[in-house]
Amino acid sequence: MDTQLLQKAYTLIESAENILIAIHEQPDGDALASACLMAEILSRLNKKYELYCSSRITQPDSFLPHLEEFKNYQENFNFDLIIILDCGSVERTKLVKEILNRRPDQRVLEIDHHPKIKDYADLEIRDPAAAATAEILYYFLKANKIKINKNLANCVLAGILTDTGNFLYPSTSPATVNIASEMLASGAKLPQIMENTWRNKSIASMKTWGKALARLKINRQYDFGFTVLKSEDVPAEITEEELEGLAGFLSNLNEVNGILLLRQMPDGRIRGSLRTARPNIDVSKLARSLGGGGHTKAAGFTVEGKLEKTENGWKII
Ligand SMILES: [Mn+2]
Repeated sequence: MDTQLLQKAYTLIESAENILIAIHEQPDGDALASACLMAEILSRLNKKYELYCSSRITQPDSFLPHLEEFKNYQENFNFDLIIILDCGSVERTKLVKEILNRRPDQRVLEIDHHPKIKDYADLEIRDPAAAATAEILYYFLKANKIKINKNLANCVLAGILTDTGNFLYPSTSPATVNIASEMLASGAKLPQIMENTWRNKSIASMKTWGKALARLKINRQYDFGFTVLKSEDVPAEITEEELEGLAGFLSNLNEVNGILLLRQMPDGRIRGSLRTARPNIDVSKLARSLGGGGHTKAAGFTVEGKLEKTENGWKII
């Protein structure tokens, strides 16, 4: 990581007074942990800040420090610095108009590990090789000599564990594991993180996973695992986080190039999740061609349509 760039980011933060921290809709553990880490830094600097996510946060407040401060609405966009974390594109913040039409005195700092799509920030820190945005933020803490307290350690570890599927995904590097170890030594609570990220499945969500598993098929033409969830398979009380690990779990299927999970959403759209463990396959290309995005090994897209059963599988109509 470029230490100078990380220090420049800190200078930008220090010189701002009224700051917005924004993450992507349907936030995952890394997005939330990264935002909470930034909130912890800003509160230590006595800065005025707001945490924003367009989706409602459903995790218990005890998961991460500052989680209860999140708002899913924006009243007046009067910030002098907007910090955007873990968003592959500006669209994912759901603040496109506000950000792209900002005043010249409103600066944007972007910290992310998705592949670059478009420039829009005043200062961009991007490392697609990093396992998590929280991993980049670890280097940010180090570069700026910020003491890693229990809260910060919890955020870094939570982001790393959720974005690597508990060290299962190929993005896990020796540095990733070393950082996790250092966070444990700094007081991060591994059991508490696991309770909130992995051991948080209700019986209803387990049964939904079961439906997806029961329908799993292999398309031999592409050697791709494939399954669907219809909207009636997913009871309303099941949260996005409970379904979050399903695609990752399906990617444990052996002898395939990857997996595709298609889910009929209540709004009439279809969400697709792609995973691969093959070093030479980049599923983000396929996701991007369908208007989505993501990482080389884990990506997703949303399309308009309806799932229909055919003789030997499913199609989108
Ligand atoms: Mn991430």
